[in-house]
Formats: sequence, C-alpha cells, structure tokens
Amino acid sequence: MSLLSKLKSVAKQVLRPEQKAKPVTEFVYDTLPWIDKKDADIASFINHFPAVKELPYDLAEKLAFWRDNGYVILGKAIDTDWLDQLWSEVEELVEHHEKYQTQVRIDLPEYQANPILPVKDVPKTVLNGPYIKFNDFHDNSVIGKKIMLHKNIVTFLEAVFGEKVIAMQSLLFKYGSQQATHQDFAYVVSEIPSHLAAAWIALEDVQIDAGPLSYYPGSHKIAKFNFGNGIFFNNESTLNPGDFATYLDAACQKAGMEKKTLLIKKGEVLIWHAALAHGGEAIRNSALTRKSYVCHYSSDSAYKHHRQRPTEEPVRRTINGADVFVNPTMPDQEDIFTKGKMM
Ligand SMILES: O=C(O)CCC(=O)C(=O)O
Repeated sequence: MSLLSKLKSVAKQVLRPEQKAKPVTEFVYDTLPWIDKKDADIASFINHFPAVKELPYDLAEKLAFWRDNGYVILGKAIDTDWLDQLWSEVEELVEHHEKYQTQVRIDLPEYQANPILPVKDVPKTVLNGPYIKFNDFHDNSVIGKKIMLHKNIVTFLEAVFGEKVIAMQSLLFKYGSQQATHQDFAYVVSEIPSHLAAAWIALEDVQIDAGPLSYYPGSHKIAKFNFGNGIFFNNESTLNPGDFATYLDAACQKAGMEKKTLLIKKGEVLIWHAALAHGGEAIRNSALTRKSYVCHYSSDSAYKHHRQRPTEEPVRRTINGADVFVNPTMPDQEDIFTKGKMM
C-alpha cells in the first residue's frame, strides 16, 4: 500500500494566511487546554466541575493519568446493546448499500485514484473486507450519535478542554487499519490544534493478531515533527506521513517510551490526546475482525463550523451537554437509522 493511501479520511489542513507566512512549529501555549499547562491544578478544577458525581470512574485520577500519559482507558464505558445496535446498522448499510450515500474510504490499490466513494457505488465484497473505513456513520444513525456523545466520554473531555465538547467526525472499522504511527493534530482540522482528542470504542474484544491499535504513553509531550512547512500535513509539505512515522517511532524509542498494544474488551474505550503517537499494528490473522468506532472531538471555541460548510452556521444536535453538527451535505441521510431513539 502506498503512503498516500494510508492517509486519514479527513480534510487536509487549510492554511490560513498567517500560517503560510510563518510556519507553526508548536502548539500555542496560551490556547492549550488548561490540563496541558504548567501547574494544572486538578484538585481545584474538580471542586468546580459539577458532573463529577455522576461518573462510574474517578475523574481526578483519570485527569492526572491523562496529564502524564496522554490517554485514558475507560472500562465498561458503553452498554454493549448499544454497540450491537450500531453494528447491526453497519451490516444493513453493507447489505443494502445501493440505498445509502454514506462515504467510505477504500485503501486498496485499485481505488487509489478515487479512494472516497458513497457506499452505493462500492461492491458489497469490498465493503465487507479490510482496508475500509466508513466515514461519519454517526450522521446516519441515532445510536451512532448517542455512543459518540456518551456521558462517560464527553464528560471526561469536557473536563480536559474545560469547555463544551463538539464531536467532529467518526470512522468505523471492521478490520485493523494498519496505519503508520501518527499524531492526529497533523491531519484533523480544528482551529486550535491542541483542542483535539479521540475516542476508540471497542465494538468487540480486541485480539492480538487482529491488528490492534498501538500507542506510546507520554508521547504527547515530545517535540513536534516539522513537515517542512510546520506541524500540519498539507499540499505544501515537503515531508510526508512516512517521514512523520519514522520520526515518531524513533523519538519515542529514544525517550524510552514503550509501545503499548490496545487489547481492550467490547464496550471499553481508549481516549487519546491530540498529540499521542499511535497507529495500527499489522494484521497477523486476516480472518480476524477488529470492529471499532473512532470519534474525534474538539471544543466549542475551536470547532465552530461543519468542515464541509465552513461559512455556514451549523445545525446542532446536543446530547449530554456536547454537540455534533448535522451533515449539511446529506440532509436526506441524517438519522435514517432510528432504532437508537428507543435505547
Ligand atoms: O484504529 C486504528 O487502527 C487507527 C485509528 C487512528 O489512528 C485514528 O483514527 O487516528
């Protein structure tokens, strides 16, 4: 597979004029989430954070772990009935794909020229196989939105950002991604690059030979990679995602960081920091699936418009105090999978 085909299915960073003039080489300290600043006072934050009593985990402990390691794992975070409902909708999407517009990214050589297509234009055998990412299925699905904005995830992120959470995009995988090591801020667009986090939701128990996610604890603090034109990968970059991966693996190893493999169970969730270095391991047994739902989030101050309509006021859906924007490009496909309303 070529390097390009391993790229994320997200819009590339659009350069603002000031970024062209002076490349960004680090996150701006003043705009960092409070927890990433020096002397972040977790105890005092918790005293003023009202949702703390409603969570099945110790928020202060999780925040301290996040600050030091750049990730947390939430055990038994999501009801498995919700996950089964989500997956049954994905199966329906594939089975009757000719009815649906949902976009899919296909990282296979024969699709290299045109890797993102509506599912209706992709054969069922391809949709059912590896190298497939379903993009933004939450647009179509009520349960997809409910899982994305689950209280156990968005309350933690609301604490991390110190403000309202906005879900930006989602990816659904049936098989491991095998994506090279990367940090998400280089690819996922948010106005304040440090206001970014992701949740990896296990839709089944992860098996070691199924190409699990891997990550370097503490890597959110290493020096940023420079693509030749700053920390974002775009059309003007002189270095590429392969160089990014080589740099990250070497820098993490040099810093003595041990790569961890994510072997979580169905319903458990890994939440990671904008700058946590992570990737997908090789699939060692191609018969094994690795069903997962990955959601990316930003804050109210950093993500104000749907990425496909940056000049329009977005239509919002609010769940558990967090928002997701309705997809302005496919109004007839929004929430077509309705079963989640009853759950
Ligand atoms: O699930 C995976 O294997 C990779 C997901 C990922 O790296 C991402 O969405 O940023």
